[in-house]
Amino acid sequence: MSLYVVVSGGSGALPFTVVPSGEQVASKEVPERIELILAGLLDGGAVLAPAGGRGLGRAERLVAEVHEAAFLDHLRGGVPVGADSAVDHAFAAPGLEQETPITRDIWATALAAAAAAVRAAELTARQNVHGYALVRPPGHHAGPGWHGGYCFLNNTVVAARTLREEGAARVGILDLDYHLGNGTLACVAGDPTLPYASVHSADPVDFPYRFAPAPGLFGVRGAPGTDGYLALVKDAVSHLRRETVDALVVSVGYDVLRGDPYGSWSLPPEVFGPVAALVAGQRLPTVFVQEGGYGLPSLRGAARALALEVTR
Ligand code: Q9C
Ligand code: ZN
Repeated sequence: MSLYVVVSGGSGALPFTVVPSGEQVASKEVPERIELILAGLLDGGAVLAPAGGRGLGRAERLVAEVHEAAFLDHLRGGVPVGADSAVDHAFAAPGLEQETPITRDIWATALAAAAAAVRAAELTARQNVHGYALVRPPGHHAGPGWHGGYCFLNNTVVAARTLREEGAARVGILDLDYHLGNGTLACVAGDPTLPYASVHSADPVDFPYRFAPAPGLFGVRGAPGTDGYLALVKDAVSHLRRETVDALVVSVGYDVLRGDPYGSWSLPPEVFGPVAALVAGQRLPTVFVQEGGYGLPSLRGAARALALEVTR
């Protein structure tokens, strides 16, 4: 099946992060990530999506359904006059981190990412293709009223809600980022139409550090081998199938790969081939949404492996 890629990646989204000492360090969530992943997706047979859609209107309405008004006002307001960025404690992930700053153009950049997620979902629902929202900033650590982990608006939940509006009764969210999508979990809590499953590091040194076990959460201690990892992805997919979903949104994080500066696993880029085969084999409308993945040398190969299987 065709894979249509919708790209959005402002250059000023997250120029730095803040380490616990308060010092600012260069962010690894950089625009080059998008260029490398796009090159890989196109190598693998994906196509850039045609322009169109209803612009930002639908995205603005959906982010207002997912997130609290005070938080959105805060993002819209950006930073104080005279500053390029601000570390704000009021809207940081509760008890977790202070390292994701608000930057001057965060609202425009984050809303454009959400709009790309909407567009990828619209194409998937209407044109019998799979969609890939290749966006930054990522979204799965953004909760109803807070940002964190380089995420501001939850693009994945926005894509899932778009698919639901387009006619899917239940949309499964399969989160394959190295980190648990604590924001996504909070956004879909209590909503039986948006079941969530995740394979992620449960090492207590990894963001979001500690999370109670629950059905659908496949936390890994230590580095899984390729076969063990694929078995867990299969379990996560099976969990969603038992919830009788009729569409999927996949939060794609290449930070599961060896060499990732925020990950500790040793999976090869090619693992995204069998992962994508498993997902595409479900024969459900599927939207991929970009989350993390910061090991620049592995991004192109991983995206190529994914696209080759999806477009097979
Ligand atoms: N000192 C995503 O992958 N911080 N976010 C790591 C290391 C949080 C990454 C801190 C990493 C979150 C979307
Ligand atoms: Zn991640």
